Amino acid sequence: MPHKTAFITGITGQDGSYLAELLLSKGYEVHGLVRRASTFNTHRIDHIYVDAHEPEARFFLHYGDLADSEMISHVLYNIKPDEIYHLGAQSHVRVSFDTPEYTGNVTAIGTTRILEAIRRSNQKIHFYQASSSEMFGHTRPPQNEDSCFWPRSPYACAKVYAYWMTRNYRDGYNMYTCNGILFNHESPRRGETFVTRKITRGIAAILAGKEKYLYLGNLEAKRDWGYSPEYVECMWQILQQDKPDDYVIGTGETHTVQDFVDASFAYAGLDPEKHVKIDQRYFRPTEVEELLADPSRAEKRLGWKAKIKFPELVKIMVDSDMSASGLKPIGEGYKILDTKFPNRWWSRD
Ligand code: NDP
Ligand code: GDR
Repeated sequence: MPHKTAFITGITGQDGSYLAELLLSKGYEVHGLVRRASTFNTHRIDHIYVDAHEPEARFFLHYGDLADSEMISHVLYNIKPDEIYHLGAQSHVRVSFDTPEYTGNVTAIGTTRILEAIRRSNQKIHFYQASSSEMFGHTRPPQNEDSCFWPRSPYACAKVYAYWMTRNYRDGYNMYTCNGILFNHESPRRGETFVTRKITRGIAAILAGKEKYLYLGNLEAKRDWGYSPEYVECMWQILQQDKPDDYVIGTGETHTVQDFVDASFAYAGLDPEKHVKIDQRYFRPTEVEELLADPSRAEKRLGWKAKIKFPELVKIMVDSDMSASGLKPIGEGYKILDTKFPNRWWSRD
């Protein structure tokens, strides 16, 4: 069987790195879009990189930016992908209030740039759009594929636009374009300023004696938190179906930020009362109060169900950040959760 070729935007991010591992393990040739930076931004994928001169190389990186449509067309023309996973975005909700125009350009119009490049080159390409539960915003939980969108941030507005462009290219041009509407998913590779990772890194810093306090914003917000390596499996499954469609992906459970604080501090043997302080700067002008997925379509059609739930996720992340800080992890449970590159996975995170 000839191998398939995939193109991933956002390959240097949390999900992109796990997805690249997954696709390589399935025999794909994998290409990724990387932004040029003055510092290295490839630490999440360095362990799977093989020099392009090696005959067995199946993993290739291309410099570019979602703001640059010419470059996107050029890459698609050259690599001729079967599947595109569009994960690249200005993905931080709080930051989107500071950079609304930039977020629109990259997170919203970036999707149009890719859809147009596909439409003009090869409409048979299977396209995955990284849509978000943030699109539901103020809509009452539980949220599924039929729930209304009520975006509450520039980021969410940009994702709603990208969602509808993805659907319109499917309806208008008969293209294979899908939205995965993913609820929050985390891992040891989660960006350090998202709340779960900020908490688990904070705990490790407190235990290591480097910090005394952890400053957070709204502890009342509720999120449906899952585990990223499981969610990238779902992205792949979505693009293997006979017909393109949109899918809500989540665990079907919700917890407050306070719950995450309490569970992770308790696991680490710390008292949050002594270390957590509230700082107004981390509050948002408009907040999403409660997200809770109803993933029944994905369960029925894809046979997908989240296995890692809140308590395991907390342990995995606390242990990982303790290990990264040179501390002995509390549990060993994370070892069964290795991805396809077990030895490297742990040391890199
Ligand atoms: P990350 O923030 O970890 O990764 C974002 C990726 O996008 C990085 O590779 C980043 O590159 C890249 N990127 C940002 N701006 C540009 C640009 N202008 N041009 C090219 N690339 C760019 O996100 P996640 O991995 O957590 O999420 C993946 C996608 O899924 C995102 O679109 C996110 O909005 C969406 N999503 C995430 C959820 C989650 O809970 N994680 C839930 C629902 C949706 P660099 O490394 O250089 O910064
Ligand atoms: P979110 O994730 O906004 O849901 O978007 P984040 O972890 O940033 O916030 C979750 C909730 O925690 C509250 N919070 C804080 N958040 C941050 N970042 N820092 C803090 O100090 C803090 N204190 C409290 C927030 O107010 C919020 O209610 C993530 C991103 O990955 C998006 O790209 C993705 O689309 C959605 O998840 C689904």
